[in-house]
Amino acid sequence: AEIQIKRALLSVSDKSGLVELGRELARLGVELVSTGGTAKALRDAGLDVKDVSDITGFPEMMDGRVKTLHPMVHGGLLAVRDNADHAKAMADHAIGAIDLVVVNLYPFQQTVAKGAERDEVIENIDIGGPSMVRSAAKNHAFVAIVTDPADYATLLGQLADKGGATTLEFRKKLAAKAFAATAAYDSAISQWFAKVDQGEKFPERRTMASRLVTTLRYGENPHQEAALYVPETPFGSGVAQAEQVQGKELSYNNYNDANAALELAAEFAGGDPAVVIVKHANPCGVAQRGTLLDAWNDALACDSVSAFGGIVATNVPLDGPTAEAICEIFTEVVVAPGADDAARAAFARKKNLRLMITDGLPDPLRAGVNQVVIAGGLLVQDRDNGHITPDMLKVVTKRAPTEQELQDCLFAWTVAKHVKSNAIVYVKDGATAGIGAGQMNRRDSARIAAIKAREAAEQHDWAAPRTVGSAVASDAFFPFADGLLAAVEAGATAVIQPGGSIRDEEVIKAADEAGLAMVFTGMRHFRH
Ligand code: 93A
Repeated sequence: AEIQIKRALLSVSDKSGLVELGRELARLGVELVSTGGTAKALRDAGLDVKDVSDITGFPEMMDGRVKTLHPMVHGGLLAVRDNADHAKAMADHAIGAIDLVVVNLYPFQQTVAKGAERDEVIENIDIGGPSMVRSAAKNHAFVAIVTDPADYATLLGQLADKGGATTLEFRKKLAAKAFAATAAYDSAISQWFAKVDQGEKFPERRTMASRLVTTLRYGENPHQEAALYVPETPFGSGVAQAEQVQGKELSYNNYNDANAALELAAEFAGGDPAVVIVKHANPCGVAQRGTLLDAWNDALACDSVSAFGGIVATNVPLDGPTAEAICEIFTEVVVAPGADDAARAAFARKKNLRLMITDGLPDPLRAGVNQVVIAGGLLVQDRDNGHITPDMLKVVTKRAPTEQELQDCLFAWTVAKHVKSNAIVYVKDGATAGIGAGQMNRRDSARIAAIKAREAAEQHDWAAPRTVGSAVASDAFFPFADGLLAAVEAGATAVIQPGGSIRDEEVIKAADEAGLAMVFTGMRHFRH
């Protein structure tokens, strides 16, 4: 099952690592055969290489559209070496066996991503490359197929170990990867056609070509296996691309929570320093202040009980004083768009704490689709990038909000968008005062948020809970006045909510009676 590599066919668009690979193969006595550009790159490096056109007896033609599509190539790839008929066909037609194929394809996805014209995109649909990849992968019993420059080192390692041969086990692994690569490539092409020519946002067949980044220790629970993938055609960067600077291995829940925290922190991009603390994908404290340390202290004060073992995200790079303060409580993950030396040094003393550094912040307004697997199917929708600006708000009460109330309303609304429904969020002076999440009725969420605010007041010896004089956001309309009255009881003076209930009149009347200022957004943010 070990196959000695005597002849290799190299045809690559991405020429990184090519020369080093060619040099090593030549040193092992392997005969090199290549297409135009690849042959030139190898020759320029002083290597001996045969042109595919010499083997096929045909020149590369039609702008390179036809170069390797020939029986002399595919016969050499597909022949079953120990089959007498196949061996005779090879002998009759003087077809030489090819034992190793190194191919990577025309950069179709990159061509689309850079916004190229149609003709250029079409020209970058590789035909000959995938054909060779598939032929070699099908015949992995005899042929090794390498499609990723990242595998060159492993290949050379094996050739060194095995005296210039590959093992069947390795070739099987390479074949699986090769078919995954051609499948991803074709799905990118089919999605481009569906989008560009058919104008289909939701193509008839949905696939997201993606690449395994890493397997994870386990899923949401230890009996579930899990992994992280990124799309073949990147659409922005976020937690999936973050660099883990230190700490224990990241779990599935760590990624999910860090993502929730960073997405909310990103809402404050470009503004004053903001800190988000998340537990079980819900924020339990958010604050924006003149310094990151102050933001941390006030985010923590909202619900320091829940913050234990939490996930922290910031909208600006971490500094030393904030890092020192975060280290004072048990924190699972800290994710931020940067960290200075002092912050890194502070975290380094907490060996287990996972520090993730991202390349900037994800754009909250970006388009995209989310998908959820349900029994027997897949639910797909636009991601919620709905955004409220002050001019969209409609004052519905006799009293209009003060400037401070208005700012707190918008802050509360932003946080509520990131809280599982039913979401009720109290905010005072740019910090959350109480968050009620995931209850099956709105009144309970309002009450729970108020209870948490009271507990925080007791814990910190405050004269009153911070919900007194706060603004409160509700992610969807109040269907009855009772939820609003619970907020009044907690001391809220301003309300932001979508409006649109058949009982709006009743709710507005209750607000007026309590002297509240209430604004309608006309947009809701269910998060289920
Ligand atoms: O235009 S193709 O679809 N027709 C072919 O016969 C063919 N053979 C190899 N594209 C083809 N290739 C691709 O050319 C390979 O997949 C590789 O990406 C590229 C290498 O070309 P060069 O060696 O000229 O840079």
